[in-house]
Amino acid sequence: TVLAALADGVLTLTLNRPDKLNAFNEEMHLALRAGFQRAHDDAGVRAVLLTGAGRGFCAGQDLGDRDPRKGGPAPDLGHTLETFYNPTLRLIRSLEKPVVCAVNGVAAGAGANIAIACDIVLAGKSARFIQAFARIGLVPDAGGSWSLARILGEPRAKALALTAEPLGAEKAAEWGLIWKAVEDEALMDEALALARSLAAGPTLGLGLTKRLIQAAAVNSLDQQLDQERDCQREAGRSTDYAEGVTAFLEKRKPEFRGQ
Ligand code: LHQ
Repeated sequence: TVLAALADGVLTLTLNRPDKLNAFNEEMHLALRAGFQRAHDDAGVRAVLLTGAGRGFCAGQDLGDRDPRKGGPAPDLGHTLETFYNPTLRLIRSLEKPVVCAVNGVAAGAGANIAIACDIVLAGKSARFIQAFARIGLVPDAGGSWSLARILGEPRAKALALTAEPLGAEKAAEWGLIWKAVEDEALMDEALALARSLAAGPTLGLGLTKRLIQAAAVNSLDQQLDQERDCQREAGRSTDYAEGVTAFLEKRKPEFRGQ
């Protein structure tokens, strides 16, 4: 349900239930989480590229899995979030390596919010982001209520979440929800080139950069200045920093090793 391939330091994770627009069943949840866990554990992984197979990126939770017509007690969706979605969201945010997302088609519900949780999001121009939850009586999850409010501010976050109106890729880029909307045919080439160049970068410094930018959401300026000091101290001890400066002085391209 998730294809994983490591090449040139990039771990490409492809959601792979195309006939269901890559909606999440339990198996796909576990496979995606295992992919991000591998990215944490394997020093050979220096960037992750997340995308979807077929015409969609991800349609959120597989609604066929919880057919109310089948009867039985109401499902505990809080348990579903705690068991399946939240660990993956935490892994993406805590992974100190860049995560690029190539949104190749519709991203709905939790699928949209997992995309938004990634570090650099590219989308094909035909892709749409849909906060589909309101259509079925649910609330935004997979971090969406947090990220939409922070990134877009309340007016746009509320309108998207309350109406479930699709947001096109170009508008999403204009609003700063994603990095770029690109021609559909160019998406995978661009996303892969970006992921490769990040994977060839100073991984430790990039990881600390990700940590700092995320910390800004909760820190005061004083706390942030302290944290920058600590991270810069750590970055300054890395071999990649020495290589970066040496390469600059020698007027050549640096060869970073991710240490
Ligand atoms: C699907 C799905 C799908 C199953 C397309 N499930 N089959 C929820 C509950 C539990 C715990 C906590 O978290 C959550 C979080 C959530 O993610 S809630 C939101 C769940 N997602 C949705 O409500 C989106 C449902 N899908 C749609 O609205 C449409 O499919 C979109 C707008 C994504 C795409 O529309 P179209 O491009 O017109 O494609 P389609 O609707 O024809 O879908 C293609 C096939 O994929 C179709 O199957 P079929 O056998 O008829 O060809 C759909 O049934 C299937 N599919 N989404 N979530």
